[in-house]
Amino acid sequence: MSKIRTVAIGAVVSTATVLLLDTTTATATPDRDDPGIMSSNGVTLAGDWNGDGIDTAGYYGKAVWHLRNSNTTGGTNIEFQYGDPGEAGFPVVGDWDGDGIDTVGLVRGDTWYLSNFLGSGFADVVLRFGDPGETGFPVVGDWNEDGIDTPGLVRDNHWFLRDTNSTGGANVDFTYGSQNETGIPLAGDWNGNGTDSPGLVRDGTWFLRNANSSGPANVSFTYGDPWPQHWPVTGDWDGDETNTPGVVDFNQGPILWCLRNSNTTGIADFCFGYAV
Ligand SMILES: [Ca+2]
Ligand SMILES: [Ca+2]
Ligand SMILES: [Ca+2]
Ligand SMILES: [Ca+2]
Repeated sequence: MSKIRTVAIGAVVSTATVLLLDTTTATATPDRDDPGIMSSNGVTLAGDWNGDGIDTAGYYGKAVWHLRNSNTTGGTNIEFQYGDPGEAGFPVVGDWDGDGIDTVGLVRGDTWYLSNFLGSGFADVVLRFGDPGETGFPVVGDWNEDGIDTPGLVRDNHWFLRDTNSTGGANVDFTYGSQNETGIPLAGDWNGNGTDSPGLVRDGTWFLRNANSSGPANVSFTYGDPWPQHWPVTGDWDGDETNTPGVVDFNQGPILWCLRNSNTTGIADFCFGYAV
């Protein structure tokens, strides 16, 4: 049994919350404890919440998950608490059981609490990965093309990937990026080959690699403005099984998501306001 207790809440009152990320230290090397990323005001995440093959917007703040099933202007479709009040865990999403639906998780130190459904309750899987007091940036992906998303950790330019949702060490590790890397790490299937692999977003430039091995970017392009203007997200916005970029502007009310369907330099294919 997990240590995650949640309170079943039927409806969180949705108000016109003013979202203010603390950006004072956001230009530092990405760190999950950086308040510019994991502020008290939350973080955005994208996933396929309904199994239709399209990743859509999500927002996590104060242990409450707010998920939307279409990339269109509007409000939350699914809302629940998963995590504790005052939750300090880092939110992650993935298809932990391979059923085609992305669900949620929290990473506290080296312990990952994964849930296989979108609602309040106990963790379905609890695993340990990394060091006690782990500070690596959590990433999630299907590293081995078996249809199951599993954990990864990024410490500076060292990537550590595990292929199963169980306690243990990295199955694969490699370096990607620069020493003292300042890019924000993301993982995705950039070329549609079925395997998620690393990406870094550094000052509005996306550096994507198509293999989980040391080496340079295979693709790079510019999209969006440097954080703290735009927080990068990735997803398969059009269902072609390729991950492409998005940016979220927290300075807009409601939060403005602008998504692009190709891994090339260019402007957004579409934008929408997501009111949490
Ligand atoms: Ca979907
Ligand atoms: Ca699933
Ligand atoms: Ca996998
Ligand atoms: Ca796509």
